[in-house]
Parts: sequence; C-alpha cells; structure tokens
Amino acid sequence: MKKSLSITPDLFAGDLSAPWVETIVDDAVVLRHFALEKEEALLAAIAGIAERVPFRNMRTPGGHTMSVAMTCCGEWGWVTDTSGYRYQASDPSSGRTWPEMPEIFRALAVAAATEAGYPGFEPDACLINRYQPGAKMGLHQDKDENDFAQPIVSVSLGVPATFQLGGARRRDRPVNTTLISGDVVVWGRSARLNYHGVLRLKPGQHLLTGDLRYNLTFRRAR
Ligand code: MD6
Ligand code: FE
Repeated sequence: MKKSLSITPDLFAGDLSAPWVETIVDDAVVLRHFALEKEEALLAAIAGIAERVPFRNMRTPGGHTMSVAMTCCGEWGWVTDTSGYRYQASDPSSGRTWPEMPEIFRALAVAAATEAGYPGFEPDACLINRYQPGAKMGLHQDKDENDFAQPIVSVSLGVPATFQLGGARRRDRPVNTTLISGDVVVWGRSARLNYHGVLRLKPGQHLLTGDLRYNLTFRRAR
C-alpha cells in the first residue's frame, strides 16, 4: 500500500496565538497570551517610566527590604515604608507626582477586565514589579484599595514565574500556576481578597528581558 507522508493541514488551520481563558479558582482567571503582541511596547513603556521614577526596593512596615523592586504610574502609586502600606499621589523619594499611565497600559487593563466580566473598570493606579532571579513575593492580600467591587488586572512579562493563589484565609492552601510572558490574571468578586504570592524566581532567559520578570498590577485605588 502506498503511504503518503503529508502534514495534516487542519493542524495548522487554527490561530495558534489566539488567547484562551483558564480559571484558577472561582472569580480568578488567566487570560493566556492576552498581552503577547504588546510585549515590546509594554516593556518600552516600563523603561520610560523607570527613567522618571527608578525601580527601588522598598521597606515593609516590619522593617524588611523587599526583594522585588517597584515603581508606579497613574494617579496613585502604592508605597510601603516603616510607617505602613498606602497609596500616595506623589513619589515619596522625589516628592513628584507619578508618571501618567501610558494609554497602552490603560487600554490593555480595560480590555482584559472586560474580557473577564468586569466592564467599566477604570484603573487609577499601576504598580510595576521587577523580579531578579531569587526575588519573591510572600503571601499577601491586596486590601489598600477603597472599593473591593473593582477587580485587579495583573500582566506578566519576561521570565516565567510560579504564582500562588490561596483563599481568604492565610492558612488556605494555595493553587500554583505558572505565568509566562503575555499572560494576564484578572480577579475580583469572591476572590478579591484572596491571599497570593510569587515563588522565588528561577534563573531563566527571555528574549526581551534577559533574566528579569516584570509584573504590572492595575487597580482602582480610590
Ligand atoms: C506579581 N502580583 O505577580 C505580584 N496582586 O508579581 C500580585 O501581587 C497581584 O498578580 C493582586 C492581583 C494580581 C496580582
Ligand atoms: Fe498582590
């Protein structure tokens, strides 16, 4: 019998880069690849913001220096020092207002929130996290915002990381999810106050960021 070696055309008929949605826990989803086409432009915008407000390793109220370096843009910036966690309209280290939120950031956050079932999300704060190999973020709740009906939109760029999403109590066992560059997490409603964190960043390489991971979290602070 004659056997022809041919590639099945159907295998390549679908759009392999189209985003898809995965549920982590109730009311928390990952929009896989949602920001993939915007990676370069988002990273360029991060570089522009960091020129004005350099990444810095802030102190926690407990006196520890965070391994994750941070900067902010938008009306409100999230800061921490020995007097506590809070949103501020200006950068404590320069006294200047934060850089404006780039339109490409705002549009991405609004589109992701809409896709996840939160039309009308209008972020007024964007926290930018930078992870070097070995950096991590311990389990915490995001509870410095005024309105917990508003979701949080979180964009991962660069080296992959393991994201942990627990429940409303610190002791609730977290679900681990690998987030790669271009993935967007949206959560709200019953998950809004869930504990979450990021495991120690493993050494890795990404074409655009080298050994670094960046994360943008968009919130409605006020
Ligand atoms: C990070 N993210 O992924 C840290 N918080 O680097 C967060 O702390 C976070 O991803 C609230 C909602 C989504 C998040
Ligand atoms: Fe958080």
